[in-house]
Amino acid sequence: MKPIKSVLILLFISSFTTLFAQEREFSDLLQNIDAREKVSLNGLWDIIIDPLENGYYNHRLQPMDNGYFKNAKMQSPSDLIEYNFDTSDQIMVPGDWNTQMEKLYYYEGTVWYKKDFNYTAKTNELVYLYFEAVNYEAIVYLNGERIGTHTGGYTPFQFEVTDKLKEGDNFVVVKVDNKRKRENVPTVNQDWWNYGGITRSVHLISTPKTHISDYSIQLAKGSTTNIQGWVTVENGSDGDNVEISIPELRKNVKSVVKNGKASFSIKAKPTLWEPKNPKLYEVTIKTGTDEITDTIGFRTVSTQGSKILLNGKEIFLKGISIHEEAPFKTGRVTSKEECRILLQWAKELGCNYIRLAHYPHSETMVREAEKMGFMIWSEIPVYWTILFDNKDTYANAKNQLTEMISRDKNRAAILMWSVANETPEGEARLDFLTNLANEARKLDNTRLITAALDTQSEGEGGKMIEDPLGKAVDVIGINHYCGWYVDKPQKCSSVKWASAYDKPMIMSEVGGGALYGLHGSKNERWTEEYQAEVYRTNIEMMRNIEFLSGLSPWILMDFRSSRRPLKRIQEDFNRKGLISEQGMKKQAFYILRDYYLKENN
Ligand code: GCB
Repeated sequence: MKPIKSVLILLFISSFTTLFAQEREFSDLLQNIDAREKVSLNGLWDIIIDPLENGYYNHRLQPMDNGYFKNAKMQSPSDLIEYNFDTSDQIMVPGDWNTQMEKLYYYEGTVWYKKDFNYTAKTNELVYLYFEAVNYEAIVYLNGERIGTHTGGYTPFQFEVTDKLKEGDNFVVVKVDNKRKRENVPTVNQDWWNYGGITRSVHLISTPKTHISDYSIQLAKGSTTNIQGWVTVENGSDGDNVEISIPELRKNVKSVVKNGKASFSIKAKPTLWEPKNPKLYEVTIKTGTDEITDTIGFRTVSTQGSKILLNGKEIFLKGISIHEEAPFKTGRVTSKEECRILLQWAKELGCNYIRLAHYPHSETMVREAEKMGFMIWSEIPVYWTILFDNKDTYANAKNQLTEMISRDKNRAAILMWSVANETPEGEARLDFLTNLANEARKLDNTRLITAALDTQSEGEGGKMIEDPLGKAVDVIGINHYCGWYVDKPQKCSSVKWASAYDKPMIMSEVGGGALYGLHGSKNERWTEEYQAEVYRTNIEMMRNIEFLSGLSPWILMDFRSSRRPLKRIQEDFNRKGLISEQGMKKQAFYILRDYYLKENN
């Protein structure tokens, strides 16, 4: 059983030979799972740690048909079965394994997860097994039978399992492998913790047999009065009726499925979503057999020369970068409350924008941020030097991009899709990223495309932005660590920037590290004073960049990274947070806050 819609598969058959062999316009993900009837499979799962993949391969390294996924039990005292989920360790889902068990702190490899659950069939329903995210490769088995695989650690996937479920007791087994590989996205080299496991929630979702599977409902590009969209109906037929209503706007339109999709457009004058008034409307979609309600905001985003326009008006993006790392407990964020703590800190800082780095964050994070009025930069982990000339790597990146846009295309808060972070110039990279940018536009022509670059050269007028990738994006992100990786902080105020492009630029990263509570002179690294000086002088630098339309310094909170071993200072944490992982604000927090509260309002 594959998580793909058969009609669309036929449209795109690529030459790629991997898991992404069959391509489609959008992934088939169910839209808006929060509004669906579902049973949670969260909680304790039994696990078996399997560094040699003993539960998958035999001693000839051939995949076995009686691996751990069979969940076998001894039938008689003489049986030889060298594993037993029932007596194994347990860990929580959602959650990374690294912070739940000491022996898994640095672990990269396979862990088998198993969960028992009960199911009672209802007539005329379909059931999906839906994973919000598993890092990195998942092979999923239901009642001992393989139902599918997924690659990529930060996007959701699903399998329709109606016919595989049994009345009463069932079990699901997932082989999770977070081994880093050179050809993966991200590749072997990354500055954040490679948290393994079923890191986000798992659900059994029920829908009517013929049901609304996906929809797109947003203002048409450039219009504030034309709400446009489409609805797809699984197991539906051409000619099926679809009704879309927005009661608060007194709108109700009818459409009919044609070639698998019901398209519509609604003339309306919605109050536009913006950070100061993040207005969301209830939108209901109805078919003969199904009904679903979402909360959706309407806004436009565009550029004009070096300006970003929200609803036609220039807006300056006062932001901060955020990793999906949990405050206080560290490890992966696993609850709405943790999302809200991070977002509340960004609010206190005076932000109207957040960069969700370096991969798609959970749907919960995006929806909470939208309610709180943050504009969002969302990105895929095309990070540093991935294999730009490898077709499978491209297919993987494109799949993650498609899944990110599929899931979040109705979120007004998202202004920008970012296709890459700090990639090295070169022909293969330019082709790769230009293709990805075009792909993103094909899937969603209403948002801006960006990428974070660190490739500027030294020109006469100072730093010069002329990376050819600038052509492919709408907004240029620049990561630059003046006062930390280059030059001393005092030098930064006078650094000048020029650009070959008449496009908006966002300083997508600036910053420096400090250990909370470490004090000294502003020339002493790792002190709060040093970090504050980095912020002070970088803000002065940014005041002089005419084409700057926003910034998202690095980073809201200290986060774990295995590239950061320095004893007594880093201890496996990247210390560039404005707040420590225990929630303590450093001096630089207040420097940036002052800037945000006093300027560019
Ligand atoms: C960067 C990367 C980010 C790192 C950061 C750092 O340029 O984009 O992922 O964590 O620098 O701290 O070096």
